[in-house]
Amino acid sequence: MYKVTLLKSKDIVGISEKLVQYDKELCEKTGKSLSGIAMYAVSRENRNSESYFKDILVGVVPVTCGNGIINGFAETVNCIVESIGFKCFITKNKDVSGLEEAYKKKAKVIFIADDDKFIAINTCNNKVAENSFNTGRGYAAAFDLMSEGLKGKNVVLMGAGPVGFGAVSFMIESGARILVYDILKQKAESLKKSFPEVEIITDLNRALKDNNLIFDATYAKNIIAKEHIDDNTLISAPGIPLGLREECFPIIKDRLIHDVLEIGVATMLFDSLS
Ligand code: 2YH
Repeated sequence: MYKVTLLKSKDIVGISEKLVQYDKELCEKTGKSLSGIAMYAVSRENRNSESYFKDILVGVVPVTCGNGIINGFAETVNCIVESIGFKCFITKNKDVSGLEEAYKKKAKVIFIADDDKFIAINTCNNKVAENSFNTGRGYAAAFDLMSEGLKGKNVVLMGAGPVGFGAVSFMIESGARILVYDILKQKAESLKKSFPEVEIITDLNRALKDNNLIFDATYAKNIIAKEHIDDNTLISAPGIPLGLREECFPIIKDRLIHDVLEIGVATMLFDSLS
């Protein structure tokens, strides 16, 4: 089992209020909105989400097991889903009763998360979309757009966990050359088994100095330093916490894709519908 990042309430404070601003930032960086990126990630035609998806009902079920409810989690997922044009509700009941309520209210897609897994279930076709894989694909899609195409370009991928797998599945399709580093070499090897095109690297510092495209799918702090950043550096970083040293943030902020839930949630929603 891979270690997963367990979100805390403080990680998601303010996301809902900043969704409009975040969408604008994504448009500036990638040329597409949050829903546009998510549709691109799952290869859906880019439709006007407002009109096309307005009748699809989505339910979010709070789950109490393990570390329990994360204050604001269900509310934030609800806001993200509504912000991209879907109808959404949070079930009044929790856990299995919540699932029952969501089905009875005829939710087409149900979001549900415990400490290890976060999924979106399409109740009509039984498709299950998983958060980590879709987060990787969503960030890879945004990266492809921000870099004006990854085809033939080197990407240094840090982290060969489930997010890294999702990212590679998209970036290989886009024609990128992936240089993967994982602190646990067997994880990088297992990624290479699925995607023989990837190259495993052992000198991360050198690779970060020599290449401009960095994909951070780890939960390590402070791995990207000023010496790794130049005028052409672009970073896509689904990893929580962000692996960037604090002093780098002002330099790279306009060439950085990073959020806590938005791209992952939007991509899993469109994946569940595909
Ligand atoms: O944050 C998480 C997991 N680490 C999911 C990992 C998937 N990438 N889960 C959220 C738990 C939410 C809680 N049970 C609630 O409020 O419903």
